[in-house]
Amino acid sequence: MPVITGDKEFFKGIGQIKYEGPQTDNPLAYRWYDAGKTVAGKTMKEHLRFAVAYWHSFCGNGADPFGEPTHLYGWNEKGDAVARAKDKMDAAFEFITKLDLPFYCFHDVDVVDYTNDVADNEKRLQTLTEYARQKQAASKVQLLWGTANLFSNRRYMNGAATNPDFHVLAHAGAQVKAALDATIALGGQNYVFWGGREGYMSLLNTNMKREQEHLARFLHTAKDYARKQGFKGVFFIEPKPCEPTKHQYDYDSATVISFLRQYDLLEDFKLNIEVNHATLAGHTFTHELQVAVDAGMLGSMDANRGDYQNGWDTDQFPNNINELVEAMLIILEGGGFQGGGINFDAKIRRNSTDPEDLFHAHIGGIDTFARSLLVADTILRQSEYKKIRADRYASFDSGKGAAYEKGGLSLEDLREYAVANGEPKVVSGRQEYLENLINRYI
Ligand code: XLS
Ligand code: NI
Ligand code: NI
Repeated sequence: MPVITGDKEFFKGIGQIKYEGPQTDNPLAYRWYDAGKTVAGKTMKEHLRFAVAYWHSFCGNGADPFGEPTHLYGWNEKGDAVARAKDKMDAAFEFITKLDLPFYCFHDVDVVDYTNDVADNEKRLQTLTEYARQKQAASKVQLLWGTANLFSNRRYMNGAATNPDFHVLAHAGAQVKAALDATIALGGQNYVFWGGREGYMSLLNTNMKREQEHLARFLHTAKDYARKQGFKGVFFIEPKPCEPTKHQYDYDSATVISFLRQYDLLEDFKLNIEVNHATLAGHTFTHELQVAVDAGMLGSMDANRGDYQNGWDTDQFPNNINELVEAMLIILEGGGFQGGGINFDAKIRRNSTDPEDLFHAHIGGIDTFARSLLVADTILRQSEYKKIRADRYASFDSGKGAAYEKGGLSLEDLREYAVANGEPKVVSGRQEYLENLINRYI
């Protein structure tokens, strides 16, 4: 992949990041991510489909509720909104091509400042869409998904599609239309809905049933528009239980799947699972993945991690090989992502202030996933992992167990079997054995 810079090079002194293997001492090289290497019938690049998130890497500035910006990187600084946005896009494509990654993702407001004038806003976005189209053509970088930010503007303080005021909902519609147009124009492969403020702060002022019906109607309306424009990609819902609202309607995988089923959206929508959202919901990441896989709905994932010592969406870069091996086992066994990939919805810490830190963060996350893919593939091919799990259910493979699974036994039949066969044997679940097995292959 060619490195694409604008008039100015933002990451001076850093060239293209290459695979050098596990033995290298070079911190600006991949030790495990060897894009063209074949694993389980596909290249690493095809399995992992890494994407850089525009918002954290090029819009985040290190500011937090207690302090001012610390990431002073020199893009998005000079000129009017469009000039600054082009500058920022130059930085983004330089970064993505230096990492040699295939995809990026954005919200409308990430690429260019939002204005409250609908037509003006559309014009700005169209200008940057054209700029992005040229950059994509020159670099071969593709858009994994686009989305609209329906949570930052003050008009969305009570939600967008679930806002009690139809006038606000209409503005959300205008924004989604423009974001879909941009996504389609850029050949975006998917489109995401994350329900930022689609929930409530207090039930005292909330008609939950009506709000959820409005959300479903909104998703149908957006989907119908995109399909009419020829969009063939997948729509993703990204579950999250809370933050910024006290309760978000797209709480977790199971809640979203039943919502999609209830409102007849299963055909077009799949899930985008985010690690830190899973833990906020009181689940493991693997739980959320498994629920999605079992429903045939694993579309994509947002990679990050939380902090064990506090309970908010810290969006740290992934670095835990053990947790990611368990995740890759589920993703591999489940047949991979449907349409999506691995988007780094993660940010460097406020006090990680060097532009180089953005590289270290991504390289670390990318390598942890690549290594986890290799380990998981070896476990699936060489170990007794799958067999141990299958054997636990062997009693349902034949005889009365199999008949029961097919619906052929009554409650009286179960009683008869219990009486005839006496007390069942005590059988170990072998959890520690399996945990050791995972570690053995790492
Ligand atoms: C916030 C979400 C957000 C979505 C895109 O917690 O993760 O970044 O991925 O709107
Ligand atoms: Ni998040
Ligand atoms: Ni996310």
